[in-house]
Amino acid sequence: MSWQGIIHTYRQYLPFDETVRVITLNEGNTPLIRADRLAETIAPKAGLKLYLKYEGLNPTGSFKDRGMTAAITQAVHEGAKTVICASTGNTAASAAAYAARAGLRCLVLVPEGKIALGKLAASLAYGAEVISINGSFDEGLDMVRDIVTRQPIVLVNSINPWRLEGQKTGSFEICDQLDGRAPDWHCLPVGNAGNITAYWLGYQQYGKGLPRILGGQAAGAAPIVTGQIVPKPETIATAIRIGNPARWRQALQALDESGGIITAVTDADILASWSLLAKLEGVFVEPASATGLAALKQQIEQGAIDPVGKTAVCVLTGHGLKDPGTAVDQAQPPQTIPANIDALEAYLQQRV
Ligand code: AN7
Repeated sequence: MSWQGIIHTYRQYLPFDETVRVITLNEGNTPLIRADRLAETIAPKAGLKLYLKYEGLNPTGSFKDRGMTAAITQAVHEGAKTVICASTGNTAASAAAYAARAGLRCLVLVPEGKIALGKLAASLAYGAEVISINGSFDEGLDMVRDIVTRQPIVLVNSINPWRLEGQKTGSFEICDQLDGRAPDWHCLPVGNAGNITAYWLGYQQYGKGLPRILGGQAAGAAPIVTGQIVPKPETIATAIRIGNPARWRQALQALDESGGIITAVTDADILASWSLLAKLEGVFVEPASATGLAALKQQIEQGAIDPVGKTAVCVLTGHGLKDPGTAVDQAQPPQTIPANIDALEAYLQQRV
């Protein structure tokens, strides 16, 4: 039978009432792609079995859809008419899409000028009310937490426990795709820390083994690494430009219980891994998505992770088309030539 989304597929692991009307865009079932060229580059001759969980192939182009199908399904079940979130962009687009499908009003607060173009475009197209705030994601999150105590509006940030319920299905899929076994290392970017929390819940619940978790934060937005709130987070990876993660404590717990590591990587490291993904494996992601790989590469280089014979999964959280601006900025502009065969021959000569 064809795939009908994560709630339908993993219903027995999700605490929904029997009577819920499921709001789905058939999210999930994303590919787990073996990446041998990349493995050989970051760990030569180590026999590292490296896999990419390409979450950018979800219906709105990010991993957020797994949690959002659950949060919106439950919100509808509870009679909500309006939902709200603060967002660096992907949560906004996902909330907007599922709210549209459910016929709900959707408000999204985004940090002005700091949201990638594809995320803004999608949120607007889905008909969300996009409110730009003259402040950070963290300030926006404080605002939405406050408003839902005053108004009959449902919060769909990952503070909402249903977001984690849906999101944890990513772990189930990875185990299923690895023939019923968890990987040795599970690598991912960490921003507000919903995803790391949910994956750990998922692995524990599924009972197919437990990986060690490797979290990557951008050096300019690394509160969990430094143990300090970052009042003015900065990184090219705007998705994870977050200075005070809501699920900070749970992230530390996941790291502790899994024998994991959290580390900071520079924007240059993130862009280097972003480029390797696209150029060695044909997988185009938004910059934040490369942070898990950048962390793995760094930890192997530093000798903190022994790659020999290991299985590692890097979760690629968002599609490259989310942030076309950064991709264009990083590239040489295309060369223009006259529209004739001689010019093409001349081009080829020059490039020998
Ligand atoms: C591509 O959309 O916080 O640690 O508001 O978009 O669960 O926050 C996005 C986060 C990683 C970090 N990769 O996940 C938002 C938002 C991408 C992201 C993260 C985000 P969390």
